[in-house]
Amino acid sequence: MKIKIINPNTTQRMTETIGAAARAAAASGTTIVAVSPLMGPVSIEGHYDEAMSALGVLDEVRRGEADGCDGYVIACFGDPGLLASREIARGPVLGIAEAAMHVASLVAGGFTIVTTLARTQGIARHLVAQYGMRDRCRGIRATELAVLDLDRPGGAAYRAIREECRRALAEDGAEAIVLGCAGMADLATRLGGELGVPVVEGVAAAVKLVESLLALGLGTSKVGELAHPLPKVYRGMLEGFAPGRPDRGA
Ligand code: 2AL
Repeated sequence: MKIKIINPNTTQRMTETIGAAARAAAASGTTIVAVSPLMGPVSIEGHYDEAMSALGVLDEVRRGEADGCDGYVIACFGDPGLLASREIARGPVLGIAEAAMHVASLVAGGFTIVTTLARTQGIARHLVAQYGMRDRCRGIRATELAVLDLDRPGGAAYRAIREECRRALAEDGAEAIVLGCAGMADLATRLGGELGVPVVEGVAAAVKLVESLLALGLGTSKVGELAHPLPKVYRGMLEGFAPGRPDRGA
């Protein structure tokens, strides 16, 4: 099976980290293709970045359908463009926030999300509600690390994230940690070892869930809400995004 991992931001270095995490999680028969869109913000740290990045995500799903991809992972913790992507994909499409929260809820009574900038906490809060996770989410904590600071050498980002996780365990009653940014994908194993609780990172969680859904023979329902978008004219800059007939590509 071929799973396309879409990093919605355009920072290639981060796409490589995400791709490595996805390959480490994938089964031996799974091909992972990790990409960033050709257009969009270098990092996603708010609603505007997120809205803009959704177009690049949709473009990559559209290309993936033409390339025979079986499933998709949207590797940004805001899950930008998730439901729209499902409308144009035949196979499963998972967001990393959605995957991580569901997986954490299977192994712990409650979890805290540890994320980047405080301004992204609202995005996480909306998703917690959208995914029905209010009962399970014990906290959403910011480290005030910018996304592009996560891979700065020296380990300061790792230490800041670990300290925030420790506060979550001590003060929130969290029993697991959900990492709130795809740029943290390479930190989960070490953090889990040091903290002694499940640390869920959404890229690996989403890859395993997409593999499982495909193994079960399940794709995205094309009936009702997630049916292919209605063919129509799009004007101006978005002309090229107009949905065509599904049998001719999205
Ligand atoms: C993210 C993420 O996962 N990728 C990105 O660019 N921004 N989310 C976040 N909370 O910082």
